[in-house]
Amino acid sequence: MSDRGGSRLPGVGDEREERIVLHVDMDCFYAACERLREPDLRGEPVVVGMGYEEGENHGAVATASYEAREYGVESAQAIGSALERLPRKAEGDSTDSSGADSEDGADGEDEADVAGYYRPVDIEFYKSVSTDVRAILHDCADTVREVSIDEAYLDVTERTAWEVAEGFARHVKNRIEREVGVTASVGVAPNMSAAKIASDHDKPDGLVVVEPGTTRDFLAPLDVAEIHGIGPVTARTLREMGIETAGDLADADPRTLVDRFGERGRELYHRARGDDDRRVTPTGRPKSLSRESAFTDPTTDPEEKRARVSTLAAAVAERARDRDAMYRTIGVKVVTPPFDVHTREQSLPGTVDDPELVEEVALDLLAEFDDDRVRKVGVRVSNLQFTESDQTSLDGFDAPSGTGESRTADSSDSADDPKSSAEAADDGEKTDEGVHRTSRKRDGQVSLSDF
Ligand code: DCP
Ligand code: MG
Repeated sequence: MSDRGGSRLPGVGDEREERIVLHVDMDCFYAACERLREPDLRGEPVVVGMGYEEGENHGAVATASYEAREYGVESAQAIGSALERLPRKAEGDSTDSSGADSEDGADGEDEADVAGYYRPVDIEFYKSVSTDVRAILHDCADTVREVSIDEAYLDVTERTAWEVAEGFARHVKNRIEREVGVTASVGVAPNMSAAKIASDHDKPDGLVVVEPGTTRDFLAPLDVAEIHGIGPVTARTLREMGIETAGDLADADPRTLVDRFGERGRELYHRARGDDDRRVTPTGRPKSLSRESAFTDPTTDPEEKRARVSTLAAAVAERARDRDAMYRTIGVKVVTPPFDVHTREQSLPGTVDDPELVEEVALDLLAEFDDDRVRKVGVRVSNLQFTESDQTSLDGFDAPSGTGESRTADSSDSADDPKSSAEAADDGEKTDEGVHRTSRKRDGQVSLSDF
């Protein structure tokens, strides 16, 4: 699909140079990888679980194939909840799937109809697939910014022209599908944020082109939550202000937004208008990796806080491993209402790659806040050391300053990527003016940055 509409800006005049930016995001990536080595899974509901083991019901959904999503299975859900929506296929014993003794006593035929294939995360394999995709992306563009294992921005201004940009993007998509065997959705736009929204607009297997001069029209009907940097909490506040769509936000009085959200309000306003002058810059190395997640309603329940921190710790540790990063400092961030940010961290005697330790230290640091009402928690590893020299395969996405995109919560030029088991609940108030911070470091270690 292509959202065309406007014509290309004339070559004359003094318009700012229009970049041609592609955002490439693989469709249900982990599930697509599983299908590569198990072609029988094509067309079937597939659920890939982080912390999942065969036959067990612990862990969280990393991703679900689009077939599985039809049953309400989604990223970050507990595997137990996913199993309630989509029972597990009885495997390795094909005669059993409709057997009279099947679990829950459901009648065999119906159960077999809605059964899904559950697989544990195999990050090494997904990384190898990602490497193959990246090779194609680098072949197709001079500048590639890799955001995560399955997502990248390409600046192809020098490689193509707007008149043929759709064909160019199709060529990139086709190469990925033909040479690697997985499908990608691609967005083409004059800037990064519109390209990202475009790639998501017609998933899976999408191709959406937003031509110069049409960005604002393209964005206008979209829900505010689709604007990069707007999480559920901000979206709710905006709705309370009567701002439902990107168009409403673009038409809002920026002063009202600044009053409510600080300078970040102005950024969001510009985003909604399609203004984004960030250049696609090549991938660099992050200084830290973090994940954070907001509760729908602030909670005092220590178990709820601990469970969320455990999930985030696992996600951060996995991402560090994914990027071949070892860490020496482990920290938590706790946000108490209204927007008070507390960070605590602990440094270790040496660098480690140890997910259990990340969880243990994070929970330990969290204990101080057991009695507090908490609206958001985060986990971060820093003092990173990379075990591989392939710089281009590392790093993530730098949010433009002031957007408050908390999934990219590392400060200054550190970077992070927006994938997280708990990202659905993310919101970004970190750059709100008036944020109060308290910070304490253990073991006398100095750390470079806040979340
Ligand atoms: N991932 C994860 N936990 C999340 C979200 C994602 O572990 N909460 C992992 C699994 C995904 C991969 O990252 O396959 C890429 O994330 P995307 O958000 O791009 O999700 P998918 O590629 O799975 O699906 P989509 O087709 O929506 O892009
Ligand atoms: Mg994806």
